[in-house]
Order: sequence, then structure tokens, then C-alpha cells
Amino acid sequence: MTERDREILALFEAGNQRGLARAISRAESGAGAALMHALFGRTGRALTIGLTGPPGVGKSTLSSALVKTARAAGKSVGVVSVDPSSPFSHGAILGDRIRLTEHFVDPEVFIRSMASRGHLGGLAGATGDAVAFMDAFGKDVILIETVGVGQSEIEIAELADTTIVAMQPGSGDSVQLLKAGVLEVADVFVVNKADHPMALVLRREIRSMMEMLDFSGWVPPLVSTQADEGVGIGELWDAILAHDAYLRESGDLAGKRRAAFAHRVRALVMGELQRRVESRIEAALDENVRRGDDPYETAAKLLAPLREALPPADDDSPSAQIAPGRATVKGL
Ligand SMILES: Nc1nc2c(ncn2[C@@H]2O[C@H](COP(=O)(O)OP(=O)(O)OP(=O)(O)O)[C@@H](O)[C@H]2O)c(=O)[nH]1
Ligand SMILES: [Mg+2]
Repeated sequence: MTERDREILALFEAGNQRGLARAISRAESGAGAALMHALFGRTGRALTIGLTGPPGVGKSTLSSALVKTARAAGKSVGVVSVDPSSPFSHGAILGDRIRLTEHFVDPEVFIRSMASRGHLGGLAGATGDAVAFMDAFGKDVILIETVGVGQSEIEIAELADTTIVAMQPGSGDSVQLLKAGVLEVADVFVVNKADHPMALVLRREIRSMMEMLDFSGWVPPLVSTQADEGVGIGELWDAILAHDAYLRESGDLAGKRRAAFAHRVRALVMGELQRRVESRIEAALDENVRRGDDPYETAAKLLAPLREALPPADDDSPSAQIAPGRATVKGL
């Protein structure tokens, strides 16, 4: 542990949010391992909530409303707002700052915007670390907001205990979600902008899509909200608490946390492997091409040291595990 880490740890342990902020910055720059080692034992207390959905659906407005509700219930809160599309977080920050301003003066609320691309382990790396540090710091509730583009909503579901998928009427969201496989990871569905004339149509679409899924155990509730007016937020909060209670009573929480841990470890291992292998491929390529090597022998040469160090396991089947309690598409 460096002098800088010790300084951060001292602030952190004194309950100073600057310590938390700086710990997250360390993780973002790929230097958070020592602090994680010191603090990981304190994690596991917080209720972590992933909030995802298309751009502009109202995620930040929902976050802000949920922060208010959690604070009214006496909970301290951390918010991580992730921009998965950019290595810079500037874009995401502005809108979130505006939407979350009323909470900035509350010392029990900690808000952090971050980019995930370009960081060690992607979303699972930097964001996973931020969530863990907030948890260790003692935040009761942690909200992770991420805009749904490509795989990010699936990734957020790997990290969070409870995943909220938000949609808005009149945008074709439901079709997009079905395509992206996002339906299967939702623990709670939200139709935000319930003031929109097409809101009931969207509700009906979601209902009929849900009929195509087999739910083992938990059936995701469908909540309508009008986040900017605070309408339906109480119901959404209740749905989150109900899912949390379900996870604890069914014993699924342990499995889910194990899967989240596995996901983070996998991201770190695969990330490092990829970077190392990538640089070797680049370095070797010119020589192989000049010699007229075929792709297989080029790959075999590059893999030789790895094959020696990591002989195939007895069971070489993919180790990816599906978190418990997730829906599957009927007939598959
Ligand atoms: N009509 C209506 N507008 C809403 C509602 N909730 C949020 N909005 C508005 O929708 C716009 C987008 O809200 P945000 O909370 O920034 O949405 P977001 O999903 O966080 O957006 P990105 O972070 O950019 O993806 C803002 O102008 C909000 O005021 C609602 O229930 N009804
Ligand atoms: Mg936002």
C-alpha cells in the first residue's frame, strides 16, 4: 500500500466522503487493488439497485426520486452514474448534475459519475469497484444508473441485487428490449412518463412479452411512474424492497452475489489476458506474415506458453453461470 493509499484509507475510515471519492478515482485509474484489499471485508451490507433504460427515459429523474424516498426512510445513499459508451464521463455528468442537484448538499448522499470504457475490466471493473467502495463506506442503498446501449444493461444486472428496466411510451422500446435480451434480466419493469398518451399501450406490450417468459420464482412487477412529478415512486420503492425480501427469503441473494463476484473476477482476468495477448499478437504478426505462417500455426505459437501454464481443465465447458432467479424464454 502506497503512502497515497494510506492517506485515502485514513480519510475513508474517518467517514470523510473525500476518502470515498479518492478511492473510486484510484480504482478508475487502475490502481485500486490495495484499497480494495483493505476494504473488501466490509462490503455486502448495501442494497444495490441497477437502473437501466434507453437515453432520455428518465433514469436520472427516477434516481433522484428514489434517493429522496430512501432518504425519507433514513437510508444513506450512493449513486453511480455510468456512461458505458465513452471513456470520458463529461456527457453524462451534466444532465445528472441538473437532475440530482437537490441532493448535493445532503452529506448522506454521495453521487459519482463515471465512464466505463477504457477502464480495467470495463463496467464490471470501475463500476464494480465504485459500488464496493460505497458499500464498504456504509451506504445503505446504492443506485447504479446506466444508459442501455448494447450489453451494458446485461452487465449492470450482473452487478446489482435488483435490476430496474425503465421504458418510455411511444418509442418502440419494448421491441428493442426484446431483441437485446434485456427482458430476462429485469427484476422490476418501469413505464416512466406515464403521463404520455401511449403509456397504457406500452404496459400492454410489456405484459404480452412477459407471457413469453418462464419465471422461476420471482415475477417482475410492472410499475408506472411519472418521475418528474414523483408519481408512482412509492410503488417502485416497495417493488425494490419486495424483491430484496424475496432474494433474502429464497436464499437467491447468496447465489446472486457469488455470480456478481465471479463476473468481476472474470472481467479482471479476461481483461488482463486480452491485453497481454493482444500486444503479443501485434508484435509477432509482421514476422509471421513474412514467413508465410498460416493463422493456426501463428496462434499455436502465441498460445504455447499459455498452454503450458494453463493445461485444459477436466471439464472444459464454459464456466459462465446464469444468476439464479432469471427468466428464460419459453421453449428454449
Ligand atoms: N413527461 C415526462 N417527462 C419526464 C418524466 N420523467 C422525466 N422526464 C423528463 O425526461 C427528460 C430526460 O430525463 P432524464 O432523467 O435526464 O433521463 P435519463 O434516462 O437519465 O437520460 P440519459 O442519462 O441522458 O440517458 C427530462 O427532461 C425529464 O424532465 C415523466 O414522468 N414525464
Ligand atoms: Mg441520466
